This record gives sequence, C-alpha cells and structure tokens, in this order.
Amino acid sequence: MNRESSNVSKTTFTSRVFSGIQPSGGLTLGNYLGAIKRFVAMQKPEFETIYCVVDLHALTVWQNPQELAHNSRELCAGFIAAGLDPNKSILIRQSQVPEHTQLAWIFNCIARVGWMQRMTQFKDKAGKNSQNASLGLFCYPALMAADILLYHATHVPVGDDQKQHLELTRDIASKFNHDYQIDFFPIAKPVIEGDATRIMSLRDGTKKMSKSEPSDMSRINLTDDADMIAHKIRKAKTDPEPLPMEIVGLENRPEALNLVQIYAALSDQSPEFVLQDVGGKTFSEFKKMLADLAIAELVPISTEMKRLMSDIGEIDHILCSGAEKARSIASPILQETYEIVGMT
Ligand code: AQP
Repeated sequence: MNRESSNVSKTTFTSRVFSGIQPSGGLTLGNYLGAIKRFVAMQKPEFETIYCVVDLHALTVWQNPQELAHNSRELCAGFIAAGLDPNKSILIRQSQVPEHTQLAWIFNCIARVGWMQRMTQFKDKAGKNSQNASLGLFCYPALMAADILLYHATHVPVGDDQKQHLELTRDIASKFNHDYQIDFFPIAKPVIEGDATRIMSLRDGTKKMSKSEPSDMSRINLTDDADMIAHKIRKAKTDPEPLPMEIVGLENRPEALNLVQIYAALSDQSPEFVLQDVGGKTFSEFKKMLADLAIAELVPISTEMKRLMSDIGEIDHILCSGAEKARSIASPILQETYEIVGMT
C-alpha cells in the first residue's frame, strides 16, 4: 500500500513539540534545567506545544497511590510555576488520554524484543534481577514512542538520558512506515541542547541527579526552600583544588564540573564564560555565589507551586481541559493508524 493507493489522507506535519516528565517523585533541578526550562523556551508561536505528566510511565516501578496522585498534580503545578502557560501549551496527564495506551499496543507489535533489550535505562532500572522487573518497565519505550507519535510531534526536548529512547521512537516510526508502505509517522527530532542536558548528583558527580535517588542531599528539589537549597549546595561534594580558569582543567573533576555547569545553566552562560569569572576562587566562595543564584531562580517557582497546590480543583480543571484539546489531535491520528493496520 502506498500513500496514494491507500484511502488514508496525506499527512502534513506541523511543528509540534511533545515532551513529558514522570511523577515518580518531586521535580529536581535536573528536570528543571534539562527539561522544563527548555519546554518554556519552545513555547513560541512557531510551535504547538504539548507537555505531559507521564503517570503511566511512573507506574513501571512501584508507586504509592496517594503519592502518585499528589506528585502528578504537583508536577503540573511545577510546569505552570516554571512558566508553561495553559493558554499557550496543552498540559496533560497521560492516563487521561487513553489514545496513548491504544497506540502503544500497536507499537508493542511493531517494536522487537531485541530493541528493548538494548535499552540502557532498562538495564539500569531493572538492575541485576531483570526477570523480576515489570513488563511495563521493559516495553516503556514503546509507550514513549506512542506519546510522541500520537500527536505527530516533530520536536522532542529531552535530557541526554533519553537519547536512546528517542532513537527507538524513530526506529518504530520508520518500521511502521516501511511495513505499511506509507509515510504516516514523522521521524521526530530530539532536541538535546545546552549545557544542562545531564545534571549530576550533588553527592557523586558520575551519577545523574534523579528524583528517585534515596539520598535527598543528592538533589535540589523544586520544593526546597532557600535554607535547604543553600545547605545542599554547601554540603555538595567537591575537591580541595580551587576552580581553574578554563574548562579543560575540570575534565577529571566531575563534581566541580557539575557545579560549574549548574551555575552556567542557571545564569544562561557557557561554562567557559563562567570560569573566566570564577576561575581561581575557592569552592566556599563559589558555592555561596551558586546558592544565591539558585535561590533567586528557584524560590519564586517553589512559592508559586505551593500557591497552585492550595487549589487542586484548578489544577484538575487545567488537566481536564488539556486532555480534551489533546484528544482532539490524538483521536483522528489513532483512527488513521487503525485504518492503516486494517481495523476498519
Ligand atoms: N539530571 C538530569 N539532567 C538533565 N535532564 C534530566 N532529566 C531528568 N534528570 C535529568 C530530564 O527530565 C525529563 C524528565 O525525566 P523523567 O522524570 O521522565 O525521567 P528520568 O530521566 O528517569 O528522571 P529522573 O529524575 O531520573 O526520574 P526517576 O528517578 O524516576 O528515574 C527528561 O527529558 C530527562 O532527560
């Protein structure tokens, strides 16, 4: 079947941005700098933007039901507090748009077991006992592909850790198009840009800052107050050397490099430029500057999140109206997919 001979209409791909964050804990500085800050930057007239609380993804590892419900709403509050405007972006909760899981099933039948077995995040999260991991964790990337392709999204802003899943999304789209001889799903472009694509733990500069890492001291949460932010930065692991004047001097100093990168991302400068300014300073001087900068940027967000969380009804209303708008885009695309595969 080719595009002309099929009865499926030709798809024109508008510039549409899709990305999501799991409500698997509270938002971290890594999520903010690696994802949300860039979501906000893409909220401009040339793009239609859809941002999702991916609660079904969170469920791939055990979640306490009350915490999952709370974290999902708090994540939506975080989106809005950080600058996503529900009048400019469609904000949704994945489980409220059933088309995501409907398309995911089709993609489970397109993707190959071997593809999933190669996913490093599955290996990391499943650990040594992968036989005991949930089936959801294993096929998570097919659901992620469905999240993106359900909207024919063309641009996907993510952190560096999602690169492999994005490549798999492209493989699924290509295989679908090839198997059905149709140019239906776009090959979405990963947008992995800037100096904050991988913010590391404050306790170990070789590990990614993560919301589910057991030590709270390893991360800055978007709900932390000014004292807590300053405390965590003061206690962040460093080394005894002063800061160098050039980035090459940081190659083998992961904790120091991480703090410089955080400073650079928060101040919208390059790490090279930051080092011209702070090179030669001791860590206690630099940490004070970093704490002031982080507090100035993050405390207004956490204050606004708290205010928004005092009216859960309003958050639910925003998500409900987002789901309606999202379904008006998703439903015809799912319908066309069903027609292509023969469910007519
Ligand atoms: N440390 C990070 N640096 C830069 N970007 C990051 N992201 C996450 N951590 C960092 C980006 O945030 C988006 C949402 O990620 P997610 O919550 O869906 O999943 P994740 O990458 O697995 O994030 P966590 O915090 O590590 O969650 P848990 O602990 O539950 O696994 C993505 O674009 C991600 O790249």
